[in-house]
Amino acid sequence: DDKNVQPPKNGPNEDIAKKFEILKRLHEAKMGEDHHWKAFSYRKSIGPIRRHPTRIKSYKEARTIPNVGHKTALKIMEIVKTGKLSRIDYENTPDVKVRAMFQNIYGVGPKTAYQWYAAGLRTLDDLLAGRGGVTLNPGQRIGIQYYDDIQERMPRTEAKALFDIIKPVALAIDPKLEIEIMGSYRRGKADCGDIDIMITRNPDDGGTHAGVLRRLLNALHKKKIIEEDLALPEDPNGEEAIYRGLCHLPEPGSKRRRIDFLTVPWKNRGAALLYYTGDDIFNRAIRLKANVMGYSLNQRGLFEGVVRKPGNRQVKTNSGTCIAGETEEEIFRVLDVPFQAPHERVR
Ligand code: DCP
Ligand code: MG
Ligand code: MN
Repeated sequence: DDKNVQPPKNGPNEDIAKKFEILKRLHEAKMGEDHHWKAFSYRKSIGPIRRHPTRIKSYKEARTIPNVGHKTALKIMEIVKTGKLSRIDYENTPDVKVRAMFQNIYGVGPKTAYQWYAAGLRTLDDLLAGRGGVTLNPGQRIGIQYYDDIQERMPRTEAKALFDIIKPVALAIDPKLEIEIMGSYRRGKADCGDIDIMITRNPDDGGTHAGVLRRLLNALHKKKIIEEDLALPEDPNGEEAIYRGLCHLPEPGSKRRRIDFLTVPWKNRGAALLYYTGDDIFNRAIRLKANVMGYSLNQRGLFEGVVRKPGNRQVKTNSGTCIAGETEEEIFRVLDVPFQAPHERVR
């Protein structure tokens, strides 16, 4: 497993990547399409900048890096020459600082952050005190309580330690469950923002994993591995359920870490594994490839014959037929893309 683990971030251009991360977060805190697209375009260049093997020395060299265009290359050269990125100061106005802080609360998006700012709120204490008539939902309250923990990424070793505790608890409920860790961990990252766990079960003996998530969560609450829920599944007894919460190692003083559970029908497990392994940029690229071929790819499978409503593409007038979804390999095969191992799935 560990031969594809990526080294921690300490490459020759890490300072540049960090500055673009700051700038990306500032754009995320602003409203409007143009900021959304700027954030996305920085998001795409950060990985390639980080992976560039030598210190960037010239504009020309910067332009050879994937997803680095003219304006980004100019900014890179500013950092290389001056150690600074003036655009950060320009974007980092007092209102944006506050909204970015609010948006770092789990479950708070740009809209809510904007409304709170407009209502005169400036600090986390303002929110907790209910100033300006604001009411927090339980998830937001937990998000503030563990604000620093949730911001922090956990070392890969800690994600593994948590998974090694949780997996046997699930298998004790039903030894036929299949349990996989997905997300950044499966891609081999040295640190993880959360733990993404998939649960499914082969129904060939008539058994089902429906209802397992509720029992697993009860058991983990009892063991005090999980003490805070952020979002409970809509139908905890269904075959498809999503849970979001916080977990922590049993040792006293352990930090709260974000955890997501996802249960999926056996026939969709490959598509779910593919989607939740990501990364999100890779997902966009492979989804686009599917669309170009006339298919539609989502976390349930690769579909043929999907018809969307003209003018409202979100609505499907024909949901199509699933042509691949049991394994990642078959999805790659139908899309005529060479199989990529999880650690290669970065764009
Ligand atoms: N995903 C996606 N689009 C989103 C959110 C998620 O395609 N808007 C997919 C790709 C992600 C995966 O789900 O890789 C898991 O989501 P996470 O937010 O947990 O992201 P990662 O696990 O990749 O990174 P992190 O270490 O920050 O958790
Ligand atoms: Mg994750
Ligand atoms: Mn996640």
